[in-house]
Amino acid sequence: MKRVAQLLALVAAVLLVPTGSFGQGASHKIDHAVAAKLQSSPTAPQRVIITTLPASRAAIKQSLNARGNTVLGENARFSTLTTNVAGGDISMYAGNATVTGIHADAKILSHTVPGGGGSGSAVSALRDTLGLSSTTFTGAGIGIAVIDSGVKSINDFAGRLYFYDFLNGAPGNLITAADDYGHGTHVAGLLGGSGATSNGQYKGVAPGARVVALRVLDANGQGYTSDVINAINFAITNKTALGIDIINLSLGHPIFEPAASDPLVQAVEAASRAGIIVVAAAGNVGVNSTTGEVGYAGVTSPGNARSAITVGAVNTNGTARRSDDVVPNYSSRGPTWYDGFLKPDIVAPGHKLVSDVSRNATLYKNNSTLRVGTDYMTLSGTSMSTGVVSGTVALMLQANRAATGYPLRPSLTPNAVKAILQFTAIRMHDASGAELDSLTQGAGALNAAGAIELAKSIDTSAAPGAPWLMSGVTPSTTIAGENILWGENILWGENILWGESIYTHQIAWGMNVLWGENIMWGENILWGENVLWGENILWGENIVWGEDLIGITDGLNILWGENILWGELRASNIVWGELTANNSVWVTSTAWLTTVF
Ligand SMILES: [Ca+2]
Repeated sequence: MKRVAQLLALVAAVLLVPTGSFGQGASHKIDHAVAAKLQSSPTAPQRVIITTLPASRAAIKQSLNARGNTVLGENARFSTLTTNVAGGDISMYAGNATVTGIHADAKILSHTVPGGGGSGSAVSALRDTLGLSSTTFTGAGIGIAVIDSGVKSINDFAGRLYFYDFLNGAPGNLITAADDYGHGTHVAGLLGGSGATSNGQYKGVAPGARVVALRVLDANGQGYTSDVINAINFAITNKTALGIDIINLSLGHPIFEPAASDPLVQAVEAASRAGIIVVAAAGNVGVNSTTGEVGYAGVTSPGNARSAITVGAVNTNGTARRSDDVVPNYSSRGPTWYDGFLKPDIVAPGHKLVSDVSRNATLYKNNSTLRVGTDYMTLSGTSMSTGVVSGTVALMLQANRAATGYPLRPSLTPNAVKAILQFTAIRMHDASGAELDSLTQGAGALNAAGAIELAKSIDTSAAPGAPWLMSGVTPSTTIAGENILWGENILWGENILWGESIYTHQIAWGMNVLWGENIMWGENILWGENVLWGENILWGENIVWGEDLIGITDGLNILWGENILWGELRASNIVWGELTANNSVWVTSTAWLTTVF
């Protein structure tokens, strides 16, 4: 089978790479990127994020300074220190019992790929394909933090734009809105542009939402992980003051360590715990830039955060109807390295979308063929898909709050929003009619109309375990003349759930994050006979994940402790368990850079 061949190709590529000496002890604390550089250049200084026990951060900072290691910044909430540390000191700090991890302060890149010129799908077609042609919801009253390259102050955001700067360690100061790269403005236009500049032709998904731009990427679309963490920290701190309900992260870096220790992932999890709905791009690493083969396990950080709504891309082929939609090759497939999480959670239109840009921005200046007039341009990528989902979430929150009398009743939690998005999603098929696997499409393609319909039917104050629909819903949506059934699948971590659990106020829906498997699976209370842990999970005819799928992390060695059985090769037990998540082949910095502007 083609898919198996692709998987084997990926496995073979991984096997060719020396895995280094990731043994026991202190080296467990060093992420893959730092370890790899330490191996190739033992004495070279490295820009890292050191995580410490909270009580010891000051002492570690003092020690770094005393040894001449420049401390560039620190964060109290996450107990991190950003520093240029001498290569020769890294092992010493890893051996310090109060240091919990040493992580690359990795370069962050936006998830946009060359979209090609020619005719893009006008945003009006985007709204049509999402079923939003006649919706009255605008996202009014909802705030979306766009952590990106900034957002240009233009008419399409008039009266709704707030701007804070975190670039290169900036402290979150309020400055004049700007976007030297152009990416953040494009994403913001998709999620919340009014289309005023184009007489409504290129209107975003939630044209009434507030846009809180937190700048972390420079004029070349690059930035540091530590700045993104600081921006997330700011959003949590100012959630109420600035009315931040959603965080949009159309950016990321390769996964270098398990989610549980990745500081960027942990920042996302903290935001989710605070009740903010975090939407993150899956990444554009779905295709090997050298071989051209589509492959799995390309999801980037923080798309590997369990609580995040991780978004892959859909190419709508420029039409509103769904039956001709495809997942483009570049869209990162799951699972996630180290943990084996089932991602993306959902896919959404992101290919050749027209949206706002500043004519002074790098993307606009360097890509004349992608310009649409003087104030818009066409871009593609999971970045764009993420913006589309964030805008949809704003509409869902507004619709639900209007129906329930918020704040008398609580707002939808991050878990509930993800479950609604997944339940209402539309399963996608290939040209032969075969359903795409869930590592490619997640629960399916975004169905904004369906998600709004379900969201506004839910009584968030219903007692746990009780039905919570205030009115009946029909699990189908008509788009461009096609009546499409909702997928009714909900994916959580390594598991896939189905049935009508969404119609009842499950305990999980009332929470912001899932605490491991215990709450979800421990007492069999959530899914009745559909408890899947320990059972075989059958995905269509394509994949069987047996009871052995338990993520086992052994330092920097993996991961998939056990067997993944694919299609007709079920009996052959393709084992990933012995492989190290050395994604330097799959996601080398060179390959990475060639896939973005
Ligand atoms: Ca289409």
